[in-house]
Amino acid sequence: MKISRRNMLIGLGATGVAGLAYAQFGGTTTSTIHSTGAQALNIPPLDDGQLEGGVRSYDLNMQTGVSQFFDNVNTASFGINGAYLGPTLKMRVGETVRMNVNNNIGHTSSLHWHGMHLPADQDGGPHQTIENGSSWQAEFEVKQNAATLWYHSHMMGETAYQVYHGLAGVIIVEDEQANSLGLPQDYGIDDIPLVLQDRKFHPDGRFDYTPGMEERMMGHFGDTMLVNGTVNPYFDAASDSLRIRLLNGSNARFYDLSFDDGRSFHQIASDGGLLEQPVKLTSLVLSPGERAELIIDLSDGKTATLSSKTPGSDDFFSDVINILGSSDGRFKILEIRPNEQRKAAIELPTKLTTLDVVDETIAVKTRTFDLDMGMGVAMMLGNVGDNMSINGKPMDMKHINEVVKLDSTEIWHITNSSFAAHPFHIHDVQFRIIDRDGKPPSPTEAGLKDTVLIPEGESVRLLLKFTDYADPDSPYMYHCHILEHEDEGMMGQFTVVA
Ligand SMILES: [Cu+2]
Repeated sequence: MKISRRNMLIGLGATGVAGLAYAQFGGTTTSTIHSTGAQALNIPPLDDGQLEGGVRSYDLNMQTGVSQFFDNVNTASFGINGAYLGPTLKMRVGETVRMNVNNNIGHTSSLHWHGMHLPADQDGGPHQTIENGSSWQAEFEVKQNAATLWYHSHMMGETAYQVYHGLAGVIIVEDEQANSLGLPQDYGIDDIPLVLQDRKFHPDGRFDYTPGMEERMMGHFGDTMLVNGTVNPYFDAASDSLRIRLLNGSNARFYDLSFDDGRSFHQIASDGGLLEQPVKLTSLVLSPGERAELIIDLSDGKTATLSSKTPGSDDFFSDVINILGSSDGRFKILEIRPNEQRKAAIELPTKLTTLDVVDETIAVKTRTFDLDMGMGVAMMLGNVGDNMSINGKPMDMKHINEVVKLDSTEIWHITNSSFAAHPFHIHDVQFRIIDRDGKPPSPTEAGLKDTVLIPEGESVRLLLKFTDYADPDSPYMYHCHILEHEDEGMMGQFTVVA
């Protein structure tokens, strides 16, 4: 029996639509409990690592801390080399990097390099756990395009909790080709990361992360926007062309981003690096795990306010919005204030890079993956974990779901037969989108991707090539990047074998 969205809503009504509505859509920028005036945007410190014998090493200490997101309110948090989030790691293609990770958060954890092409046993997934009080070292060559990647906890069953409390950071991969384009690349000045995370707080300042059945099913949503850990942020821009590296680091929230004055901007990169040419847009949807690099033109000297709303696609969430007829989940993300002395605007190149032609005829195999949340109403009454699955199987650490041959090109056909949208993430590979329900991807999705939004009822075909690293004993993950769904079992494992 297929449960329609409307029946699903009636089911929710029985168990409290109001609670869900608040969790999902109660959002103005500032929490109803705490408040703060405008604050200068926090820019995570840039960490270039240290070159030792040709290897670039980073010391990363996962630690507990106390953050002040609001005036005079303390929030216990996790961070890497700091109280909340981690430094921005900068590295160059062709280098070997070494990550010296220490865990002192009081929980077993792991640190995953999201978007990196690397050996499976260096991936920092749920098999590379780090006990509290111990350390782990990862080493790999940076072997991909210049891109904005990220790192975060990937602890089995606890990823959502640990990322929510702050275990995440940005990675900037550079290469000569990208650096030669004249794009803004002065970190913190005309090139800034924006980590978007919605959060809920208790009256005493603690993070409110106690997901009940509904939140484990629908994802955990907050009423306060943190941008790089800053509430209500502004940024003083010292250039007419500002490059922002957006990361949706939220547990579950999708953002439909645009400027309040309707100004256009250019997207220059997706998850895995530069697009072939800049794409002019007035809005952009980003689902959890996805990144996008934008160039914002500030030459009019006017304040530019970036805001978000809940994507208005034909999905379950929109139905909830329509029925409740109230908030549309609007958040102010960032107020960009151009200052008086600004660097001149850049000449945006018409050609950014050249990517391989997407040729599905070279694929030697097609695999199908069906994302399933089980029967909604049954889940409301029963156990979510038995229902979140891919191809009917919830994640099992001891079970390898797929075995891929090294150097083969495959089509992965992902179908979403559940009643909500899911961002699907695959480790190790930067893939290309062949089509969505048979239609070619939009220009913003025509580049390299590692996370792809799959709306309810849609089916997406991906082209992937598995190169360089084979290991029959260490799997890579593929999963939904709504962290509550991942923790509840919407995840699987594949190995690459020679
Ligand atoms: Cu999901």
